[in-house]
Amino acid sequence: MNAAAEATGQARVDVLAVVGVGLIGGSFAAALRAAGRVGRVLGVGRHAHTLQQAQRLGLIDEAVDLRQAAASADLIMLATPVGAMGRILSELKPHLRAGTLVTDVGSTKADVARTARAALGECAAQFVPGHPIAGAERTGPEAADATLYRGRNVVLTPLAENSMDARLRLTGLWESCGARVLTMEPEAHDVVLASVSHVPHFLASVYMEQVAASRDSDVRLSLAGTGFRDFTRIAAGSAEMWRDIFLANRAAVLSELREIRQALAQAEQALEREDGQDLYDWLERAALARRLWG
Ligand code: TYR
Repeated sequence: MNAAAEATGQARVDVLAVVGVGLIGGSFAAALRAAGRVGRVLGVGRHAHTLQQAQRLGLIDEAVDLRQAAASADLIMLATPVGAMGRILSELKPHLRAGTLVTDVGSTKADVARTARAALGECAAQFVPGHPIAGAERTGPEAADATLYRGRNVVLTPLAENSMDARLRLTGLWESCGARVLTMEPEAHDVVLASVSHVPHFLASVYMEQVAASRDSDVRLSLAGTGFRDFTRIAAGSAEMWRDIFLANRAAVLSELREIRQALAQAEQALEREDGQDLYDWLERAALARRLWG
């Protein structure tokens, strides 16, 4: 085995601290535990009852504060809304030990890299940003699932100052959760995710709210079927998390929305013209693309 394969294949954590023990943070802890890659799991959070629940569910061994987490963890995972990360990293920094690796699971990466550099200064090399493309509209520790990351992509957007050892350790840990790890530039990540995750969420939420706020929403919702359910499922997600994502990736989301508006206008015009051929053509292209994607 070469050195890289050895580093990723044997990665384990003695003490993991998860900041934000919800669906994503809790699932990471559960997956590492199931793979036998973690010793002790510490949980940090805003609400005592959530941490108690996480402990009852066996996701964490103990609830601690940020200072205790920084003092004893060898890996700290931030699984909070991206808007909270600056404050958390600033609080962690004075207590951070030299060997501790810090990572996150935020849905935006350029903003997180900037925030981490500003908050951590010379300790930024210890922070390796990441984003598992996995999740659900459910939230909280009871939604955590040790199998959530199986077969899923995890994008790492390493900082130039990250050591190869830090990258390989994190890669190995995600792989032990069943994930496939790839590396991207943060800006490229944010443009792609705006298109396939952030804008779909934006549209589903606007649409859901529009229907729910209509005068006859009771009738509409009682007659809505599985298509409506599929289309709006993601709108049930956390408002706090998604607000932070939209603000952090504002430019890419706005640019993608402008393109969608143009495409929508073209489709609308085809309908206004009663242009059946044009309608058929783009519906067929969309259907083929969707079937091909699986
Ligand atoms: N939107 C996805 C779903 O509910 C989950 C998800 C959310 C994945 C945010 C990634 C992410 O950054 O299916």
